[in-house]
Amino acid sequence: MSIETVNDLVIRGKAKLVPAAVQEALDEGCDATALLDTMIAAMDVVGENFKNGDIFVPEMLISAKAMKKGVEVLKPHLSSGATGALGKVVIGTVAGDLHDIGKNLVAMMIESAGFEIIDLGVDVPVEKFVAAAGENENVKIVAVSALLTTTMPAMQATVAAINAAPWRGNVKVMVGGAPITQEFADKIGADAYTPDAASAAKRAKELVA
Ligand code: B1M
Repeated sequence: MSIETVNDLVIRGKAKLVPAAVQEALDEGCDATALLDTMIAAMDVVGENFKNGDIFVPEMLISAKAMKKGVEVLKPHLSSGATGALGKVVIGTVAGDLHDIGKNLVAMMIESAGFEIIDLGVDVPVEKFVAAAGENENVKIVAVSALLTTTMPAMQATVAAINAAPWRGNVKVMVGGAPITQEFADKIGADAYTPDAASAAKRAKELVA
């Protein structure tokens, strides 16, 4: 089973076929990171098709399901040594935003780097981020994801609320997601911006070193 087949099955939203295709590609010696990259590239195609009016929300959703199924198969190959020894990371997608594939990848890689993950899910209100970061022991990082330009203000509000919390000095704030830039991260007062899951895990370790 080729890497192109996996890419094609995700674009076509074939959730039932993707796990076996990914497993077969792995068995044939395909690199797990390359398989992840091809699924991310597939979602970019899906996004373009949506933007061009060739597909609609339901098709985007079934491709997302297909990718999630593929990531489940890849997970043991991408993450290792989850110890939680570096402390806790509170992670979530901001209020109004339902995109979670990127956030889940970031959580998986950060967990694998040695942190314990408190995953708040999607559409997370500002207060929930603040409560989770303030009330749990040993939280070292709050990681905030947004995928829509329309939810960037919710990210700004979330970071502002964290910045105003009395315990702010004890945590670092990381932000990311397709529309987010370093410039925006600086503007809203986040400690770090990273463009992808692998760099997020690397940066998380640096932030607590
Ligand atoms: Co939506 N959607 N979507 N969507 N969707 C995008 C984001 C879009 C770019 C598509 C397009 O038009 N080309 C567009 C946004 C345009 C914009 O804001 N400028 C869009 C739109 C418009 C919408 C709706 C408004 C559509 C509508 O209803 N009319 C709607 C909004 C719903 C809502 O959230 N309120 C909507 C809905 C959906 C679905 C629910 C159908 C589905 C999501 C399902 C799910 O996530 N469970 C969906 C999907 C699948 C997409 C695309 C096609 C794929 C997203 C994805 O999973 N990519 C997307 C197009 C695209 O991204 N190319 C699109 C793969 C994933 C691995 O990448 O999430 O970017 P990504 O994560 C990356 C990095 O961004 C980074 O790391 C990851 C890679 O390693 N990263 C971080 C992410 N978070 C990070 C945090 C960090 C650090 C890095 O630190 C804390």
